Order: sequence, then structure tokens, then C-alpha cells
Amino acid sequence: MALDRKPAPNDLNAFWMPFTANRQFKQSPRMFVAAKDMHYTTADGRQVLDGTAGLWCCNAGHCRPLITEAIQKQAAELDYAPAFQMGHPVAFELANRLIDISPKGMEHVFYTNSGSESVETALKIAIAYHRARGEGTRTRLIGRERGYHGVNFGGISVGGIVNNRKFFGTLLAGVDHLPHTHIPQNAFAKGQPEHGANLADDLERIVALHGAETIAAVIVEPMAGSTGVLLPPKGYLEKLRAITKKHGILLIFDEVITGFGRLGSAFAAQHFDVLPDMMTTAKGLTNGVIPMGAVITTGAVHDAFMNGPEHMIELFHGYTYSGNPIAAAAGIATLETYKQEGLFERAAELAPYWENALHSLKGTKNVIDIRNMGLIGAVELEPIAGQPTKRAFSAFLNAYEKGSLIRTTGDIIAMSPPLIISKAEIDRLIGTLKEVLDTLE
Ligand code: PXG
Repeated sequence: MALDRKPAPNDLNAFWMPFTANRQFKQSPRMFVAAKDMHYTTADGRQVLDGTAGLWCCNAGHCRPLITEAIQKQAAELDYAPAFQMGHPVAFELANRLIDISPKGMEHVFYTNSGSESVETALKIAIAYHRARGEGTRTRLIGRERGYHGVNFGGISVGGIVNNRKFFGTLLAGVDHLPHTHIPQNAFAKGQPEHGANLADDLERIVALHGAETIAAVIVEPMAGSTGVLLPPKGYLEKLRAITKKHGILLIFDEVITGFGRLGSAFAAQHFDVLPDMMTTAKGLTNGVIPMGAVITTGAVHDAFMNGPEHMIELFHGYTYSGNPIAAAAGIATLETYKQEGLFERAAELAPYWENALHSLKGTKNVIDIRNMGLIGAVELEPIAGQPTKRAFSAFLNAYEKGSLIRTTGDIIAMSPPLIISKAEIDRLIGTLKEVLDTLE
């Protein structure tokens, strides 16, 4: 059947791009047309080294055969099955595999389609959990300044990024925020910084202000990725856990970025040895290939809902695509790839090399801080006076021209390469960045 409308292939107008400077992009577009392992191919045939694993999601690299084949096979065998009141084996198998790699105590998986939906789901479960246990006054949610929890209303409410919030009205009521953990004393610290565990004590102030009996949950990224790699000071997450536990408040770790090997273990909860009540995940769950997220909960959180008549739905929440067969097949193949190739261990092994390479940029023009953990790194630049974000954005454009993909947020350059990166590729990525920074204004 002929389409009655055939847009010219070079018409970029219709697609309103997300989190993009649309007008700048459409004047000089940057298009990827293919990818393999550590590299993208641009429309003009250049190879670009992926320093960001797409958007922190392609942890196994690109177009990996197990994942591609699993998707093809599943699409031909069972494309879709209703997600409510019906099941299919692939979603159950993936849930079991997720529990196998989760911290001990995590027992159940609730599927979503993105990190944002995982966050909304976890916040709703937290409030409903307290109500199910007869504590319906616990409805407040506590996030953190500079936190990123996706872009839906719950997520931007608990999140702490001003531009993601201020255009969108009054947001959720009953939300408060902890202070962020990015303090000047920790500049150029390697790995987990020494100073700032006491910032968690602010939760006691918030509890005293509102009353513990009004607070449902605290949500934090164990390591804040999006706002420029803000690390938890030593002892900070342990304190948050102790205070939340003391006051009967659920602790949610948003592991959308830290999950699936970024820090050298399956989840940050294991890396830091702190067990939250729920973990929100997405991205690396399917290697970014098919949209899928999951909230992983302890037995206690889940079991609080399992009462009432057995024919009744226990949680009035879910998505048409929760546990979609093709996404679930991609998830299984992704976890299998991580396992067969030992990618989480590989990230841990490479972390010291990554740390040294990154910190070799200390002293480079305009570099005011460097932060790292696992296979994550950030290089913070002095902003151009009166033109915040411009210097980092120029670095991004120049690095792309020189064949390396980096990300920027404000004047911070963030990098999170696929866990398959080689030492030579680390040298190339950091070498390109050094060249770029040396030549930038
Ligand atoms: N929580 C966290 C901690 C995230 O990092 C989300 C939730 C939302 O996920 P979805 O799948 O709804 O986008 C995220 C997403 C960047 C960048 O460059 C980070 C994210 C997404 C896109 C870009 O920092 N994080």
C-alpha cells in the first residue's frame, strides 16, 4: 500500500528530539547509522568510539550476537502476550535470573519499560506498602538535590535538577530533599571520597520536621550519574540505611545507571554492601537494546501486599508492556552475555586503569575536578563566565569530530564506556579528551 505522504529523508523537522538543542542539531545533524562493539558508524562513514555506552545503557557494547539473535527468535515465536492476568515463561525466567544476581534479600521483580517508570512504580509501591500495613499516613517522599530519577511527575518531584522541574508546575505534594553530596573538600578524590558522610544526618532533621509517621520512602542514586557523577562519601549510604531503618522509612536505590556492572558488581547495593528495600533498574537490563525496566524488591515489601481475597488484584499498577516477551528475551540474552564474558568482573579489573587514565587529566586547562568510580568518570570544567554549559558543549562537539562520544551535563563531561572497552581504547578516549581540552578556549 502506497503511503500518501512521503517525507523527504532530509527533512528533520517533524521529530521533536528529547533533551536536545533541536535547532542547533538540525542545522548540523549528528547521525549514527550503525554500531558494533565499541564503535558507532556515522552517516558520513566515520567510526566514533563510544565513551558513554549510548546513554549509560549498552554495557555489553553494540550489536552483540546473543542479544540480536534472542530478539529475532522471540519476535518470530511469541511477539506479545497480555501482561495482566496472563503470563509467558520468558518474563518469569528473566525475573529469576535477576534475583540470582541481586543482593541477598531481594526476591521479587516488577517490570516497567524505562527508568522513569521504574521510579514511578517504586514510589507508588512505597506509599501503598505502608497503607497495606495500616500506616496510611506515610505518604511523603524524600529525594535529594541534584538527584535524577527520570522525567515523570514523581521522578521530577523527588529529583533535584532545577531545569527538569521548574517548567512543570507544582509537581507532587509532600516531597522534601536531602542535600547533595558534592562538596569542594573532595575535589580530585580518587574513587569514593572521604568527606561528607554527615550529610546523611540531614535526614534526621527532615524526620524531625515532618514526623517519621508521614514519610514513606527515601530515594537516592547510590552514585548520582546524570548530574555529573556525584559520589557517595564513605559511610554516607550506611548512615542513610541506618536512619531510614530506625524510622520505618523505606530506602530506594535508583540503580538505573549503577545497575548491571557499572561499578564492578551487578548492583551498587553489592558494591557498597548496603541493602535497600527496593532497587529501580532499566538501561543495562537489556543492554539498552529494547526498552525495559524493573523494580526489584525485598520479600518483605512484596509480602505486605499478599493478603486479602486471593481472586483480588494486590497492586493496582502495571503497564501494557510489563514483561514484554521480546524485551524479556533481550534481558535474558543480555544477562547471559554479561555472565559468559565476565563483564562485571572486567569492569572491576579495569577500574584502576580507568582511574589513572582519567586523573592524568589533572592540570589540563580549565579542569577543576575529576571524579571516578568503577567504569564511570567525570571531568568538571570551569564554566566560561556568563555562558554556563558552553565550554563543555564545545568539548562534546570537538570530541565527536575527533571520533569519540562523550556526554555533558552543565560544564561536566561524563563518561561511562561499555564494559568491553580495552586499555588501548581507554587511552584513546582520554587522549582525545586531552587534545580537545588543550585546544578549547
Ligand atoms: N533514574 C536514573 C538514576 C537515571 O539515570 C532514569 C532514572 C530515567 O530512565 P529513563 O529510561 O526513563 O530515561 C535515569 C536516566 C545522561 C542521561 O546523559 C542519563 C539518563 C538518561 C539519559 C541521559 O546523564 N538517566
